[in-house]
Amino acid sequence: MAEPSGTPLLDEPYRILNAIRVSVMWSGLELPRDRPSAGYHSFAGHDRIVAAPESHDRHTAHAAMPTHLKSVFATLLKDDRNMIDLYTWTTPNGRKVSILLEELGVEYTPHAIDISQGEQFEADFLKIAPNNRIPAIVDRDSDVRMMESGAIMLYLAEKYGRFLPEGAERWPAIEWLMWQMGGVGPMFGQVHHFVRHNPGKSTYSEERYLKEAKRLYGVLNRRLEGRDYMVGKGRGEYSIVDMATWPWVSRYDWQQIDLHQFPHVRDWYARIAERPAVRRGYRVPKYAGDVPLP
Ligand SMILES: N[C@@H](CCC(=O)N[C@@H](CS)C(=O)NCC(=O)O)C(=O)O
Repeated sequence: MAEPSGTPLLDEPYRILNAIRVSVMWSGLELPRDRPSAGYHSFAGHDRIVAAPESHDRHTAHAAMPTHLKSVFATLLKDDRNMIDLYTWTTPNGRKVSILLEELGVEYTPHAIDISQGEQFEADFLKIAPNNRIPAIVDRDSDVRMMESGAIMLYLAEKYGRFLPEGAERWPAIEWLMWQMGGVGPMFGQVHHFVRHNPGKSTYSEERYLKEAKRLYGVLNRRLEGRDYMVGKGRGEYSIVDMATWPWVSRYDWQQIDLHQFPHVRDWYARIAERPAVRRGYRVPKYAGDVPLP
């Protein structure tokens, strides 16, 4: 097989990776016969290794790597084969994904789609996000193009084997992620639309969505009683569910919510707000104010 072009810097690590591949094969693990086909190849977590046999080119060795190792090497080598393009804006749905990417520590390039200027309707963006909404990603590593923040978060959590509880905790995590996607996001979004951006235009709508937002804060407060995080064993483990919900709660002020009336939400919110990756992700694609603190 022809040797693909690449920087000489990559040679040594790929020799090492090939050695890992050979060791994995010698260890007796069952390996697939062919290289994963083009497009998305699922890696469920650290315990599943996918390797491509009988070929020694760099790209095959790259495909053979456990995914978490791949991202470590990509970061070390600035290997743009692992680069993710993030199309986003300074809104809760956008920040969900930038926070996750910061937490994962993977290489990505943010692209600002200024939704106040109608950039979400431009033809090039629609090829990636046919629903003309941010966020969207292109994963150049796998050729995946994806819209919808919840789907993107599941994709990235699964690809890198992090931030999605496993076993019995997996479905409750997906359940609460859907609660965020179907409840918190759309309802808080309506509060922002009517109460923050169009006050006085529809008293009925303002009251309806403020009431609904308050109800959802009550649900979250009860869920967080005795827990540090929304899902996961024991007191919970920090996951994409927290990352999906937190940016919406960060607009508690717009939602006329006094977080002190929801003490479990307040403590959870403050705990997550302290995380450096959250602070960084909050500023993507540009600085638009500090993280609000109650
Ligand atoms: N369900 C979608 C909602 C995305 C969404 O509503 N994004 C907003 C910003 S937070 C947007 O792009 N709005 C542009 C518009 O309304 O035209 C997701 O979770 O990704």
